[in-house]
Amino acid sequence: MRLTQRTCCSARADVRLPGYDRSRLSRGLVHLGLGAFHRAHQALYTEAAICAGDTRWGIVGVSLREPRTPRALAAQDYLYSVTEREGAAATTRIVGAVVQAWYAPHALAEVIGALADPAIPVVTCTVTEKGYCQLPSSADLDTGNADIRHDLAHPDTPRSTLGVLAAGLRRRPPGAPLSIVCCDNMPGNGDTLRKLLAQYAELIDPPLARRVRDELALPNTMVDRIVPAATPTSRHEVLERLGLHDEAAIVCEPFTQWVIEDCFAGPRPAWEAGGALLTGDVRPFQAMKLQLLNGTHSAIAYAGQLCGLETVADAMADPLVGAFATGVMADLQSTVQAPPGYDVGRYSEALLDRFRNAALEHRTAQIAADGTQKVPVRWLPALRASAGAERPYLECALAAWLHCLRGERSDSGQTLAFHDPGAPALAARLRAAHSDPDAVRAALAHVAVFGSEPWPAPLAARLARHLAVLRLGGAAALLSF
Ligand code: CS2
Repeated sequence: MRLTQRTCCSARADVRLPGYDRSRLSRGLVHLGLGAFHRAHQALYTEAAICAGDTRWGIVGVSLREPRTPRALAAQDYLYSVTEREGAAATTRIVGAVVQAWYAPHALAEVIGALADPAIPVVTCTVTEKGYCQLPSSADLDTGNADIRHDLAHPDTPRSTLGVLAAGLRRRPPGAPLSIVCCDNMPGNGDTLRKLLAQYAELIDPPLARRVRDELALPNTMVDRIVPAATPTSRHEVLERLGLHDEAAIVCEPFTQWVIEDCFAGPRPAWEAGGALLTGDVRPFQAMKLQLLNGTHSAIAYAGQLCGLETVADAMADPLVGAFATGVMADLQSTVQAPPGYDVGRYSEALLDRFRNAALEHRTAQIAADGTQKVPVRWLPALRASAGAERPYLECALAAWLHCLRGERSDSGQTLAFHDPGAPALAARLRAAHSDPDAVRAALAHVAVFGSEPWPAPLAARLARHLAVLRLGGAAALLSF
């Protein structure tokens, strides 16, 4: 039996149901990017605000790229389940906060209408780093991006996140307050989105660019929860736990954190009800999380892929990769300033424990995707800050990524290839080089990823040595410190 409003009360007895009357919900929030992360993170904070009695915040979910989730949710009266797992412990709940789900290419007028609706004062987004069509090293608008070129030519029928947001804003009555809350893993994510949206708007409608700069609220946020993409095993597990078939089921870790800059243009859900921290300065939280969690995650992903380890937990259990992850975290720690009340050492220990959670099937291939967007945010700040001093583990991680991009093989002989639309130009440079030092020089000169400031020659020499070790001895040779 499928999960729906009618069937949800026949879920197993220990499953928590939405504790409020869903028919009283009104549309209060548009979310762009209806993936698992949003549904296991911001949607649950919104659910908590609704449970606390404020029924204004029904979520209008929009998927810009894939029709599967909106279709699955529509067939379930927009209900879905979230199962938190750690070791043998698991809890499952059904979430009721989503009241509409659209696939943007099939409902563009409705999406733009919702963004223009003055009764909706909040937009949140999780469209991944590449979803903002930015150049990774400078976070400026990539005017060569195919979707941006399309949207500049057809601003009323846009495809990109920026294009869709701008089309909604152009129709929004002037003076209707709007807060856009970016929840992607980028430093200064709200400020970056403001800059990108203003750069896009400048090219189609300069007065709109002024509104973006002066009137919109774009709080910076730090979001954290490990939410792997669903797998056949996780779906089966949920079926057992729920007693109902849920095509939008999520299995994730129990940990969750949301730190939000307290600067909204109008009303917002009381996300504090779900434990969100509203604060004046999010940057230290972002830097700590992006470098230590996401930075180490990416290193585990490439090292794990090179060693043929499928999940983060498998990689952590491997003596070489597990020790390597700890080393990378230590290299990254040296440039992290803890936010007030935090101890970087304890925070790092807790992260390593979260990575060891064997109840999650978090695939290394998933995290390895989009490296050209992630590496500049996660690793390069620490390498820049080291001013040429050796960061041995982090440098091996960078070499491992370049080795993968070069199309080399894993220790078990598999060709390594990850989804990353930004990678072909960098990969072509690496593959055209005639030696390891040449390959490193060509890669570091790829400004879109590595920036225009030159990198120290000793770093380049060390990377070339690591590439040679990898080619000749494989990952096991590189990671045996
Ligand atoms: C991961 C993140 O896929 C990735 O790149 O590093 O999705 C990570 O799981 C989350 O940011 C955790 O908060």
